[in-house]
Amino acid sequence: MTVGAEMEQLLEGAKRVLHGNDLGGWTKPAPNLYPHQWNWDSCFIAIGLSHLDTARAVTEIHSLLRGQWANGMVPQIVFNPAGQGYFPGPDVWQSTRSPDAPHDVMTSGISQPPVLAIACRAIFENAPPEHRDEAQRFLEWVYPRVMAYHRWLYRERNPDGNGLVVVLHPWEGGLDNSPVYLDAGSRVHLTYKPVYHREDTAHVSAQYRPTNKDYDLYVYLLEQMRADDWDQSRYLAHAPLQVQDILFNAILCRADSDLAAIAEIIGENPSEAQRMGEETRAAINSQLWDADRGMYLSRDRVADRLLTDATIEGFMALYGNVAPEDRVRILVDVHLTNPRQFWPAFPVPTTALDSPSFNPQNYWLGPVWVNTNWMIIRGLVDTGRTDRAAQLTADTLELVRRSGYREYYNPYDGAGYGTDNFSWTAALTVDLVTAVNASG
Ligand code: 2M8
Repeated sequence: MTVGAEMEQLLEGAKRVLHGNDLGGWTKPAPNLYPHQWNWDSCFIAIGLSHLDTARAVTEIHSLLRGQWANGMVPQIVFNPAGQGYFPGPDVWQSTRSPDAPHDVMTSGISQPPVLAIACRAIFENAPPEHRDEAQRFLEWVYPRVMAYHRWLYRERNPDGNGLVVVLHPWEGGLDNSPVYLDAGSRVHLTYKPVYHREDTAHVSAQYRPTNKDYDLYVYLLEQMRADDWDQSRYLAHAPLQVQDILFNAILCRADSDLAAIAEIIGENPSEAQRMGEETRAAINSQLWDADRGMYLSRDRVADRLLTDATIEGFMALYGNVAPEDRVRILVDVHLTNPRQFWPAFPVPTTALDSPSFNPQNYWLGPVWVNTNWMIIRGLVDTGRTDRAAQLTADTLELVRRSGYREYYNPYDGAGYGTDNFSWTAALTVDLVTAVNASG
């Protein structure tokens, strides 16, 4: 098959997955495992849709923002009243304990990595000429909402006042059972064992999912936050898990830049968003760089130390345009492209191959995910490593071609795991194929 025909096939398959998960105005991450609307999933999905249908991409964001809280928070989940078979559902979260939560939709009480501004800008940039006006009007509508979200992060989640935003739950970090959260989580003393029933392992074999011990922590932390009625400052005063997460903060830097770009497009003043980004970028470079290891690491704010596991999260500094050139060189040449660490047959494993926590089959403990690869590809392009970016694009699309639109993949042999027909794999495949086609 020619490269062109292969790309066409990947694109058609991706459209089928997105269409199959489309619930009319928003897209569930997967057919059965995730029956609600997720925050960063919908942002990645909107980026894919922006190449196919501007109006539909806009609707994805409109739907997500139905769940925005009055304080600005954009929640991790907007619940689908008809969605069945997911734990924890709206009855567990009880978001309306907070006066800030919306009352017409139920949501979770935490957020997720802030890809929102990035998705909104992509919708505008990828709009064909005949949809530019519509995309511009969307930016005018969305700008104050995204600004409110960023202001919430800098107001309520910036306890040291230095622009490093703190994550309070592993689900908020997005890489739920990453070794980083296992490490920080191991110091949380559960004063009781929560009682609950998992639903995820009815859809996906337990060997590919977080452990029951991990779920005990997830539910315990949820219940702790809920007991404070989702009041951020009340909870932060005693929160047992607080991570200044490098992935979250690096994405925030990129999102701040995109928010500033949106401001300029619609004739608003970009300086506030620029200042936010500069603050976070400076704090990442001064607080989260481990010079001995040559890596950016997340910081456990409770234990007051860096979380030392070698994971993929530090490479998001490339995506956030955070790292100066000498650090980019160390990140890429010493770690990323090292076959013993992050560059096996199918890069990029979410945990380093030589880490004691590495597991090639389990969730965020090692498998390759298309969203993290996609962010690294963008970071490699932005830092001038276009050959590496092209190689990683080809390797990522090869995973999808071999094993389908899976949730995650084995970095050694490309086998697919987790749910099938996974929306962000499909959406970002659309974006990658579009870039390949555009490059000739
Ligand atoms: C996974 O997390 C959810 C909780 O948010 C879960 O396991 O129930 C993560 O991979 C997360 O990053 C993702 O947004 C979500 C939906 O795809 O699934």
